Amino acid sequence: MTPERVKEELIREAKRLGIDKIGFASADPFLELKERLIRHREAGYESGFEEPDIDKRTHPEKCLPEAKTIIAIALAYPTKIPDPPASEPGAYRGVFCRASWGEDYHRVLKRKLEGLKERLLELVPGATAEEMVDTGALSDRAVAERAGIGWSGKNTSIITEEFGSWVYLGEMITDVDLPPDTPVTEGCGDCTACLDACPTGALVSPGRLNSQACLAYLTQTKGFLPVEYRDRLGPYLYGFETCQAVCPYNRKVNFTHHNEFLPDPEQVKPLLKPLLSMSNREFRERFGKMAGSWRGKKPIQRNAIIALGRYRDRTAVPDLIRLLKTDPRPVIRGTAAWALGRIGGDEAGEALRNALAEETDDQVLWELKNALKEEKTGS
Ligand code: B12
Ligand code: SF4
Repeated sequence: MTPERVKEELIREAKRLGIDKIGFASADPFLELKERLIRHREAGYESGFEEPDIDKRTHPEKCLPEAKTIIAIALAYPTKIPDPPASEPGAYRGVFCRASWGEDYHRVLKRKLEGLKERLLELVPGATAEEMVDTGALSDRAVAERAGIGWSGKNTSIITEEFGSWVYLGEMITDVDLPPDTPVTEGCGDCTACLDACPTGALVSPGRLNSQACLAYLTQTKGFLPVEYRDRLGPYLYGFETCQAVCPYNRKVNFTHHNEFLPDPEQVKPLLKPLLSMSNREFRERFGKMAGSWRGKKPIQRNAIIALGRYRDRTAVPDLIRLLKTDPRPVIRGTAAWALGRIGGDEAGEALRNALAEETDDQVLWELKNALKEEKTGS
């Protein structure tokens, strides 16, 4: 069978499997990206979630000897919650970013890629292929760009003509030589909406992100969230997406054809207070299948406490005092102190002063003093 025919058959199979976009790229080294990744590391802009071996990231043959082609896929995800529950005083809610709605995309894309691999092996018996989604060594975006799936936006996301940047990416490296597609020529033009809207200035220049200042990253850390970012998180419990939400290519885009990604409103926009007393088991049962659960319960609870503090939700004071007094995790006690300082009032103030006399952890002590200072100045 000719390479052109194999490619046609794979495109047909992709349609049958419900893959929204498929593109083919050569497995040549990503030399430009390599330079960029080195500069990225030198500038301290990495998140730490990337594969650390830059050679492996940019030389596909290090992932699969004899690599010839990379087959890239994209799946669109929805952007709107049908009948979203209201977030209101006494019953405030947080939100998971759209990339965490429904079933974990890693699993969904992996299934699609396995289907594609099966077909490839029927067409070319003896071929080898390895699929990757997010956690593989390659840069999924660089692959998608080379395979013509979309262009690399100034917000660093891959933007497709049909679905905007609300797409997940995945790929399969193979030793089968298939005709490559050409990268798309469309681009952002003069637009700078995402750079202007980023609340932390994490997009340091077009296409360059300082992950350490990116709220999407900061929602996923397990330690204290630096004080200067706490007011900028909004209701986000996991991930962040302002740089996508403001993009003109993403406006009015809402693709709901993948049932797996449809949001359960109570899961993606949960009440904040019940999150504070959730057991590990409850967390796993309720959120375990979402992509946003991969860092566990603690960052979600920390972010929920910050949101309650920002809302100045007085009805949360008893829960926050309980955490301050009894939670074994310093991050949770310290963040509860910050929220109590924000909410203020006699009960919160007294709890902070009592905790100051008993607390032994240095960081929590710092948070307590800071919270009491804020309370005094009323800022
Ligand atoms: C680490 C990581 C993060 C980090 C860092 C993100 C970043 N921009 O670097 C954090 C935690 C912040 C993050 C956040 C998000 N992530 Co993320 N993340 C990754 C991961 C694991 C690696 C990314 C990476 O290596 N970054 C380093 C930079 C330097 O490389 P890169 O972005 O891959 O490559 C691009 C640049 O180098 C650029 N480039 C190359 N040469 C040049 C030259 C010039 C002049 C310019 C301007 C640019 C340029 O083009 C490359 C291709 O676009 C990938 C999965 C993977 N294995 O690739 C997912 C991935 C990028 N994330 C994804 C998603 C969905 C998100 C979020 C939207 C989730 C959310 N809502 O919170 C946000 C978006 C934030 C943002 N603006 O990027 C998707 C992106 C889908 C898409 N349409 O682009 C991916 C591909 C996962 C997947 N398989 O679907 N993520
Ligand atoms: S908001 Fe504008 S500059 Fe940013 S990615 Fe979208 S089109 Fe590009």
